[in-house]
Amino acid sequence: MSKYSKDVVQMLYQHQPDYISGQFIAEQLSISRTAVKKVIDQLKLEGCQVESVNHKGHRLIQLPDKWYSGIVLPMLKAQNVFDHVEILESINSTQLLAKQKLVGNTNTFLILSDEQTQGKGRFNRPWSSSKGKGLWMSIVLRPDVPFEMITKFNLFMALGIRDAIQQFSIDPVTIKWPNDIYINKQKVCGFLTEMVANSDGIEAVICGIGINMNHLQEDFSNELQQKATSVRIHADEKINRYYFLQSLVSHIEYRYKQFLTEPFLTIRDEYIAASNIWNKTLRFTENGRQFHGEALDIDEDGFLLVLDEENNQHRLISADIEF
Ligand code: BTX
Repeated sequence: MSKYSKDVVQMLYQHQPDYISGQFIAEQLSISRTAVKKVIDQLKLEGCQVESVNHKGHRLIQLPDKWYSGIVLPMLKAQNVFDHVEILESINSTQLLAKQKLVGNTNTFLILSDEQTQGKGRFNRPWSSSKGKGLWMSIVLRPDVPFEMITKFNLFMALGIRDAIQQFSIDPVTIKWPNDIYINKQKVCGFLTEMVANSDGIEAVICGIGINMNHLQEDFSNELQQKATSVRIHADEKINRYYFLQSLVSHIEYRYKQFLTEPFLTIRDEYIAASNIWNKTLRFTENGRQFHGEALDIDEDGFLLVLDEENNQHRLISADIEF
């Protein structure tokens, strides 16, 4: 890839739907028009649909299903949440990489990848992260708070992620406490929060977010056919990955600021209203123990209150819930 392709993509994207002349691009980058043509030919080979017309210039019609740093970096720089952003074509897991990269520095950052070859859910379960279809990312933040606050962080993130998906979905988007986002009865997103802490408090939180963005139902494996859905399936058209990312990051930023300054009580009603676990019998798995019961409430600390079939009350900080 030419070192100028990032800048050329950025210019084409910003001028959409207008033409931009080769001369203008050449002047901006201080390169020759022939060099510009070479970069654009290369972008076309990569799958960018660019219309090139004599005396008018070049016009971006459509980008392939991949992240271009030339678009993501300026967009997220303006939002100013992360010290840096890393974009990859493929990685085993953005979460694993984030955990390696947070050591020995105090940076906040975001890692985004077109695909993950070994995406992980909770308890090391596999997270299917096929190329070009989803939004697979990990963010590292550095809240100066005691480590007990990690649960609260997860609750605020859930609302942020839900709200972002809701902006694009025609159908209601709900939270399945504590780590999943659903549309109707299918999972559209899984996320998890991990932390590095010492006796003084949290050094870093690492939040891994997997969102099925542009999958069609047939894109899911047999195992996920019934369980999974995507934002695209519940929208009128293909999701513009950049608008989606921008919305997600702003919702996360908003909820992160709220998390730092307000108690869970502030969002409790909103969280309860967005949750899909009420008025049904659920199967809970907590520390290897299974029971059936009904979720009653979420208390002011974010714990789930459950009444089991033998009328025992449980106060859960985390658990696996099955409908
Ligand atoms: P979880 O353990 O709650 O969910 C994992 C379960 O969800 C799997 O056992 C499977 O049944 C189902 N599943 C797997 N892939 C998908 C999918 N694409 N859509 C719907 N259901 C699926 C939830 O874990 C947390 C997932 C976090 C994933 C992100 S992606 C970026 C970051 N990197 C990484 O390796 N993990 C996180």
